[in-house]
Amino acid sequence: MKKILVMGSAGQIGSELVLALRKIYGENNVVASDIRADVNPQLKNGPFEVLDILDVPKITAVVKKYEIDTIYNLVALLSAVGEQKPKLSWDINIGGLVNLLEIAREHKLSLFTPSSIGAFGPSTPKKNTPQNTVQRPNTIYGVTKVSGELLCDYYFKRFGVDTRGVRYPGIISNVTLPGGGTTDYAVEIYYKAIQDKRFICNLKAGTFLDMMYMPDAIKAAIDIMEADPTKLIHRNCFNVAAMSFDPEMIANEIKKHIPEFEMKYEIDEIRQNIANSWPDNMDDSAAKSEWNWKPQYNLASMTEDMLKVLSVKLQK
Ligand code: VAH
Repeated sequence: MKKILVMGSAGQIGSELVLALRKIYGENNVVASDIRADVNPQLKNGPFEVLDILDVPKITAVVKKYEIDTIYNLVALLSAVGEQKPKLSWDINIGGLVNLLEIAREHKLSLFTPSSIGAFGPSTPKKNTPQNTVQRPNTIYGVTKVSGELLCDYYFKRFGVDTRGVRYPGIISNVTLPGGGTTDYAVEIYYKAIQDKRFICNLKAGTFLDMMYMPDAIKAAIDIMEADPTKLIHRNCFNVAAMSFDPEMIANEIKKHIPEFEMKYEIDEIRQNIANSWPDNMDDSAAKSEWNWKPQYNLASMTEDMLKVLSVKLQK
């Protein structure tokens, strides 16, 4: 049975990935970890370690203690916050990744590190963005994601490290709020729709972005790590897509459930400039053909589930 370490377990993806992995591989075979000790108590239903991705000796000790054979790396400063802290973004997103690649090389581990639509830039084709295309991002987040893809490819080709990854769209979830992303509006809108029946959107109408519901994002992370490695051509950077929408579309979908919902706009220029540099929608045919990627949720089914779960969570 796999022995898995999840780095960044308290984050938006990590917090749900740990629970999903424990259901499949067993509670005691999935070690959750985060730089913070004050995490969701659910993460402590199985092994939990306080880990800083820059602390190589401590990570190595945890790998040995639990006989880890697979690491999921969900540690990253996201796009908008990265523009305020570019040096820290590089140190954590790349310095941390290099640490994990070296540990994976030395201890013969498999390593999942997600990339993102943020790995594309203004010169990338925006519609049906190809698997192989121009990648000249103009955010430090995007620079770290492109660099991460190349580093993971290098460690696979040069040292045989089993590195794998997907390019995630904006991810929408109802458990842990995202922190500092450009696509955060697509999560916040659901909370505000229930709490206030109104929302101030910080991206313009007509700003189309690839988005994905968390259950599909979790499935992608698990399925690629279970995939037949001999079939993986684009091993570290598979485009994975589920839906593409702009603020008007998600607002109209919410109105089908909350007719009195209203949305106004106050544009966040930093996030708008970042969103303008990203694709409208990606071509994910490589993931479909190489490891049978297939999303389950679209905007309608995600909205129905988000509002149902949040109505209970927010007691409305
Ligand atoms: C961000 N949610 O907005 C993240 C994600 C594709 C977007 O990487 O930075």
